[in-house]
Amino acid sequence: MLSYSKISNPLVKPFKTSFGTQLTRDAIILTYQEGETRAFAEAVTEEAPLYGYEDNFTVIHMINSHLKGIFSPELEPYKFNEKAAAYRGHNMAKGALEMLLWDINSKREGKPLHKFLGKSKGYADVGVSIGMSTIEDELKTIERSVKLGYRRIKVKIEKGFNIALLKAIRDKFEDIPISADANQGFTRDDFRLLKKLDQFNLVYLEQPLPLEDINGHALLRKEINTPICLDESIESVESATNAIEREAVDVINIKPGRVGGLQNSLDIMQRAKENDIKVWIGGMLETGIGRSFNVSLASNKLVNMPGDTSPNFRYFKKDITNETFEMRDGRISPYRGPGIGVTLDYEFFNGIQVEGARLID
Ligand code: OSB
Ligand code: MG
Repeated sequence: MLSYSKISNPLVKPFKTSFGTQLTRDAIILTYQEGETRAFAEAVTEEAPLYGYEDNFTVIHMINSHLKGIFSPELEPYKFNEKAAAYRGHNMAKGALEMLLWDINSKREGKPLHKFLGKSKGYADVGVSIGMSTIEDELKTIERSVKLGYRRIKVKIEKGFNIALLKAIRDKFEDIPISADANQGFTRDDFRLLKKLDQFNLVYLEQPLPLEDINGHALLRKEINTPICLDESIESVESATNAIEREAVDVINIKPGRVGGLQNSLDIMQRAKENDIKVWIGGMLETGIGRSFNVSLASNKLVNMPGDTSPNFRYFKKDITNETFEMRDGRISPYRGPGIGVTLDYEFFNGIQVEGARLID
């Protein structure tokens, strides 16, 4: 039986980016149940298409109207991808089902997902992504984050909120690894402004231009010294290849939910390695379900930069999983049990469910 639930869990603090402010995590959770086996997955979409074109409604529509017809728990993830390729786009919907298959397959084999995915380091290096706030408040958050051991601090920037913020941060924290994520908030007319970011010695500048503008990122990359990281632009293995061939990218933020799942993520990681492009695993404020997939992938040996896979407490007072991730020395370990290794706290989960239905009997 395959079902979906939509839950709404308040964030401990509003998360502000150049495209909007999130107050809650409104997540689509897929549940597969057969006999003793229970498997889960989470779509990375939100209520509105602000980050990418998909949203919670299109994910449910794609699965219910199209993808469930090709889904079978017997499929290996790559086989599902072959079938799903008939439908254009919608990689966040496909990714949710593909990840569900990874959980089902690894549970069937009795192996933890991080080992099922290939060579695992057994831990993920962790960075933190800090939403926009006042400069004063962000400095306090950064100070706390450095003390907690995060291995990279990422701040959100937009037009009119970048130079003063980064200057204040660098004045106080001279050498910590800092990156800046613009979430597509700039255009090709802003190259002179973006050039000013070079003085802050950022690890990278993430997604400065609209996601469609791969060429724009290639042009910007020639104008500035700060490495360019792509997030939203990389929607698939093909768009990753495109960006690499056009020399538009130094670093790729891989979110498995955005690129159609874990197999595509692994393929992108392999391609990146062959081209000396660095990779890290991003996040979308996931619940403990999506987080477990991200942490498992981030533990892979092909991942070579700290990702946005913070411990659950940074996002929620209480999460929907019984197990939570703890960070030690800036690292988080994946769970040892079969599959994603985390289970749902059904009482809490049911209490914050806002909608749900059975998709396949
Ligand atoms: O661009 O990486 C992003 C959150 C929501 C949407 C887009 C992004 C983010 C984050 C948060 O930066 C990452 C996380 O901690 O989950
Ligand atoms: Mg980003």
